[in-house]
Amino acid sequence: MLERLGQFLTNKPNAAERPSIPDQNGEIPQHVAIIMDGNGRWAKQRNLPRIAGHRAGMKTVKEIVKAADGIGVKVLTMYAFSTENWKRPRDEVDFLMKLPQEFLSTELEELVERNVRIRMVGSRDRLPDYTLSAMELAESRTKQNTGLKLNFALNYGGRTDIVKAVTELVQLVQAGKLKPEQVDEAVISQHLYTSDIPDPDLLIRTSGEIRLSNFMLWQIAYTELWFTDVLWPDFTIQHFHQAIAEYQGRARRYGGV
Ligand code: V07
Repeated sequence: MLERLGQFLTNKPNAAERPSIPDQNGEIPQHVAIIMDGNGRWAKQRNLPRIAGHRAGMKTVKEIVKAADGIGVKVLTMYAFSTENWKRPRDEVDFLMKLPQEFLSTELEELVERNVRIRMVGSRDRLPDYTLSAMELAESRTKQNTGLKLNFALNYGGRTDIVKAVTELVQLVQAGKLKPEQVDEAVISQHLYTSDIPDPDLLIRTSGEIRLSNFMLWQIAYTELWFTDVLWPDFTIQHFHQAIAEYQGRARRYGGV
């Protein structure tokens, strides 16, 4: 009651309403990975086709890239298309495959200027030519950049990633270039799609599902997980900051022991 009166007098929001702002002196996660879920549900709630949700989700991607860059995140990995997503209706897959090109046609120049380095994580083998060439153009146009590393997981699956690593290692052993006893965690990490990317410090998943859905299974071993019910098209910079602030809170608690 007295607290209420205090709030009334000072016009300060209570803790639940107060936006969480990351502590710039706190530990900013180096690598944030995001499962961008809820685009279809967002569209359904509005009686719109699913593709409208994907397009709205793309706007959120633009905002969150800027937000991550703004607070000094070093690596941002966005799960754009999984190996399971091929099972969706043909029209939806076709639409999704056009999004990298659409996104880059409006954003690439600004990302080049922001010194962002774009990379694809995943298997290149099933992607249409126009999708792959848009991605590869972005990779080559930004390969000298030294700022935020922006990774798009496209045709990515965590188990496929591990299978690929195992296959490569078996071939090296068969060729006599690697001894079985040399296989350790570091060797396996070197053969994943993410070989030159540090493991994520923080994983964000939107839209209320509390699972990993085959995203970065090996890499996520020590990652802090943060889930929200907010649908991806509704996810804002404020939500992103809240996730970072909560990550910092966890980091401080662990730091204390
Ligand atoms: C996709 C929009 C975001 C919500 C999740 C699903 C739909 C951005 C990209 C993209 C990919 C590569 C790239 C630049 C942008 C994208 C797909 C789907 C397949 F170099 N958003 N987005 N790619 N969605």
